[in-house]
Amino acid sequence: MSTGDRFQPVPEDHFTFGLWTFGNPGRDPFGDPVRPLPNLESIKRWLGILAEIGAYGVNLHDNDLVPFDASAAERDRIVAEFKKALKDTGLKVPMATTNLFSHPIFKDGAFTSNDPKVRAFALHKTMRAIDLGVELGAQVYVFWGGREGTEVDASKDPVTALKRYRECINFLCEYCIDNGYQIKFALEAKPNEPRGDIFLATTGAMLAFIYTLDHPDMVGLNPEVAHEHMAGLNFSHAVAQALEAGKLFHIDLNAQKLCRFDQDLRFGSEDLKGAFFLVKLLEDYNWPGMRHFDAHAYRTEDLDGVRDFCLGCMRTYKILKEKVRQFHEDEEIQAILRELNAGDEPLETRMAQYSRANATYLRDQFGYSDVADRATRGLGYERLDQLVIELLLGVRGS
Ligand code: GLT
Ligand code: MN
Ligand code: MN
Repeated sequence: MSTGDRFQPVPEDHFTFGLWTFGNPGRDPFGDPVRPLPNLESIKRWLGILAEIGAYGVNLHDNDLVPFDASAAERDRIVAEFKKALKDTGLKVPMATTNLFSHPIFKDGAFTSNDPKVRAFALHKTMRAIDLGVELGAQVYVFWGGREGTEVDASKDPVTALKRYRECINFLCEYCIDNGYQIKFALEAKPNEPRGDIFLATTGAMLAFIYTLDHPDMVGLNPEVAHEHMAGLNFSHAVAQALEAGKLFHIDLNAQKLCRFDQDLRFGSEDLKGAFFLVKLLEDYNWPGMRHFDAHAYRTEDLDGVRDFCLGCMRTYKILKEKVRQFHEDEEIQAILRELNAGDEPLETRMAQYSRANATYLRDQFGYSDVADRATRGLGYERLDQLVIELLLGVRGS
């Protein structure tokens, strides 16, 4: 892959990767790791590689860095070494999270487990992980409840489960307030895998849940491309809803074929048009967050392939950003959009605000004869979409 051109990533692009992404050893339910398991030494090496290829930072679960059973002294030594490597490379840690899914203790959930001891342990572990995140400078704290669900619906009352989920998030908000932490929470939905069904399966469901919390202002969303695509949904629409609500606190960029298991593929490697409209949305609205990649290299790759994977995610984002610029400068596309978006000020003024007079006008004077031509008028979307396709295929624009 060529580097050093205008698509070469730079820290100002704010690209980030989870330690679990470049560290992914390629294990799957049917096969053993194909790459070495990560450790502190390999993490430090990767920080160097990521800095060299232009990333801004890394994100982590507590146990990506500190083993589950580490002593306090061991934890402090590891964190100190990691911080030194961050300083040496200039990389930041904008986001942190808790692993509440790998250890067998969480086999039936963490915050939604029926067992109060397990829920208490999940709070214990998360408070410590938040402390770690704050110590590393993270501003966003992600909650992905991978085990919060069921296979056996007889085992859990789903209403009680949601109350328990809420209680834990409320508790942790208070913990941050009490300690003066500025960190914000970002909830990540996923429909299934590893559980048969995961509670709050989509970004929209998560958004509704946020408004039932004690501190909804502290809590937003971390939508993931793959998770929405697993459910066959339009990712940009989910992100737009989060953005419009002021709740897009973080994002997990990757790629995925619709309705499959969580593939977590290189950004843009599937559904290129969907990826383009996602980048367009984030860039058009100047979304200020990190462009975080939650993906991993194919199982066929060695460590050079992982580097290619990281570079590929970032380059594709930048190339699509360039395509967004071309889209806005394409006269033919813009002329169609101007026509499609031609307003009707008097009519829109009447609709914008209810009044008895406006209602009377719309009910009694305005009617089908005013819109009949709309029923048969072609909208030209075939031409518009083909222009976008040709732009993406590189035969339009410069
Ligand atoms: C895990 C999961 C991701 C989450 C990460 C944060 S971990 O890899 O598949 O979607 O974002 O917990
Ligand atoms: Mn994710
Ligand atoms: Mn995923």
